[in-house]
Amino acid sequence: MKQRVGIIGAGPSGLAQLRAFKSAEEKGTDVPEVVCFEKQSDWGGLWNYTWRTGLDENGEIVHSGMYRYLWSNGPKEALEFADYYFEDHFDHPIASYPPREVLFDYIQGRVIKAGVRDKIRFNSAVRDVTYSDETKMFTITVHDFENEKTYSEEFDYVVVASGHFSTPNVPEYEGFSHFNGRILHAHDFRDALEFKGKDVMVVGSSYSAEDIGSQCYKYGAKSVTSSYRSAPMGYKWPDNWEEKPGIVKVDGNTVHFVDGSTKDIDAIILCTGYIHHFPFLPDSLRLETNNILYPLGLYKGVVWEKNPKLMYLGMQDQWYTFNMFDAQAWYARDVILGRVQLPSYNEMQSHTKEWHELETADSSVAYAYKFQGDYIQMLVDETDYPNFDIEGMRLTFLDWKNNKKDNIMTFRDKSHKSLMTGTQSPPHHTPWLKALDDSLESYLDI
Ligand code: FAD
Ligand code: NA7
Repeated sequence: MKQRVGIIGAGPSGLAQLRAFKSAEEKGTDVPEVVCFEKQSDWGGLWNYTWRTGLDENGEIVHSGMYRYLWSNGPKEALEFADYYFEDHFDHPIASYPPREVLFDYIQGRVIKAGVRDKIRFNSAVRDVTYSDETKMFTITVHDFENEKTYSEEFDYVVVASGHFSTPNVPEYEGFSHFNGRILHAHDFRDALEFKGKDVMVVGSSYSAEDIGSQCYKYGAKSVTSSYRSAPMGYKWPDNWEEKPGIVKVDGNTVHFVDGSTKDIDAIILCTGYIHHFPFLPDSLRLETNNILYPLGLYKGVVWEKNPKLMYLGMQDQWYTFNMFDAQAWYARDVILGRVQLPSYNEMQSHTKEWHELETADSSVAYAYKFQGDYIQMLVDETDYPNFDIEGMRLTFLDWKNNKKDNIMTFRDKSHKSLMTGTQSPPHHTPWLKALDDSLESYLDI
């Protein structure tokens, strides 16, 4: 009997796993039977845009919190697949910060070419996963929305690729229940035009706050206020953008900050991050972590130490994305194929602890780029995933960081060099601030 692998989620991580098995198969390896369960009706995970918020058409919690006009927040040269280049996909080099639709197209291109869509059961939400010590098998229970039935199947291995930027972390401040405007989490933000002419406040000082605030500015908000808990973002903001410290309370439309200042606001967008949430996993199999680069419990960031037949992909905080998911998927595949031998439980734990502690040795972002790059290199070295220029990517990240520091509203107008092909990307035809149409046709000028 062929071994069976169950993958949960067909976002970039789950698709990387399908691609990894396909790549081994193409090289003549006898691979296990692979089944991927995806609760949405299409693949791409967060990159599969939906206008919906709250519940989807199946009554499931809407997965994607991506919004209209979202452009890559980092250079595409730092997320390029090492086995499928932008230049090949689009037939020519394209600019460095593509909008969502363009990246979605690129993600799809590789898996369409690999012919793995038939491995995915769409509209299929995983409800439960259990492991039997007797049979050494997992049972995955799934709800199939097309046929309105729930069924269970057994698997030798399970790969959790369900993402961790979908369940919002939603704090409450005094006075929220009487605020005279709209309060929403970044997960429910869809169209910046809703806030045109409004005084908007974003809470948080990370990617979502920076980008959603910038979207609101770009599409005509009257003013943007960003409130930070630990440290300001510190960019040179436009004149109608003000950084404020933490919130004390809200009174009507007036927000009171810890420095004693106040501001009148029309809408509050909580860009306060996400929680790792796996309602389908029992305690014994469930990863519990905050959003960090090296969570405890996962050997090499992938293998569930307490039961190495369970893998997790993409559970780290992410500087690197698509090529990191690939490196992880190739590693998980090789553990499953028996090509990678795992050490004892204690050895796995102490290895993880060492890396976990290394993460906090330095708090600078420059260190974080290096740390995550070293992590990816460790995985790449153990598999046949094409070696790529991770050091070059680190330098690209530094370049990006400096561009943002110079001008947060123009960093997307810069271009970078592909570390896969060596081609310098062309500049985009329109500066980001003026490019209001984010469609693929407009971006590629076709
Ligand atoms: P996801 O993309 O979240 O995919 C997980 C999949 O699992 C989904 O399809 C979901 O439907 C499915 N699933 C979940 N639960 C179940 C279940 N119970 N049963 C069946 N299926 C299930 N990265 C970048 O590189 N560049 C960017 O510009 C960028 N922008 C971002 C903007 C936002 C707003 C967010 C939230 C993230 C952004 N990211 C960006 C990071 C993003 O995490 C990765 O690009 C990528 O989408 C992660 O892939 P994933 O497959 O791990 O998770
Ligand atoms: P992040 O990167 O996890 O950041 C969350 C931010 O929210 C961070 O600045 C936190 O402040 C802040 N936060 C969290 N809780 C609170 C409370 N209670 N009050 C005020 N501020 C709070 O999430 P993002 O959504 O920005 O980014 C996640 C992904 O989405 C990322 O990969 C992007 O590509 C898009 P802290 O600094 O911890 O004090």
